[in-house]
Amino acid sequence: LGSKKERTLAMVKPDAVSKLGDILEMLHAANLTVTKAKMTKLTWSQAADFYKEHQSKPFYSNLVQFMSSGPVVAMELMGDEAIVAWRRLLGPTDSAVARREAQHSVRACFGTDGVQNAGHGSDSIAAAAREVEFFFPSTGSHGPANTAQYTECT
Ligand code: DGI
Repeated sequence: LGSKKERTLAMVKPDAVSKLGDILEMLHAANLTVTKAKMTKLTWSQAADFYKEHQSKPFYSNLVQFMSSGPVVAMELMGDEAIVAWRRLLGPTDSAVARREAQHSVRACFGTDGVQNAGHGSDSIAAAAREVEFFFPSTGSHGPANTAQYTECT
């Protein structure tokens, strides 16, 4: 049975950047490899663009305000079924629900509520492609390549 290597875009939201070390340990335990990483502070309009599919929702302005309130850490992850694996590790969208139903998840451990929920994960292959490109544009970028290659440590 072949396993499906995928990439996804993970983002550590402003409320959980101080827990980055713990989150990296959880990624390692889940066999997800960080192949690109960047800490950045989104402007209001960048956050609005990233979440534009939610622009009609009542929580949109709170979401955009929160997402541009401090630094985030964006990562490209690679692994078997990485999209669903990272979303499972994140847990339910609402951190309170995560604490009830998925106690070892990122949101249960580090999230606050429904908007301040510690992390983001792409929900499809198309979203992953768009979101990786959002943080790590493949054209017009200068300087060193931002893709890492890993050798297993024994
Ligand atoms: O993919 P998710 O981040 O789990 O959830 P999503 O793509 O449906 O929503 C994006 C973000 O918007 C989510 O991380 C937090 C916020 N959000 C989603 N649904 C609700 C919400 N915030 C509030 N307050 N209430 C919601 O129902």
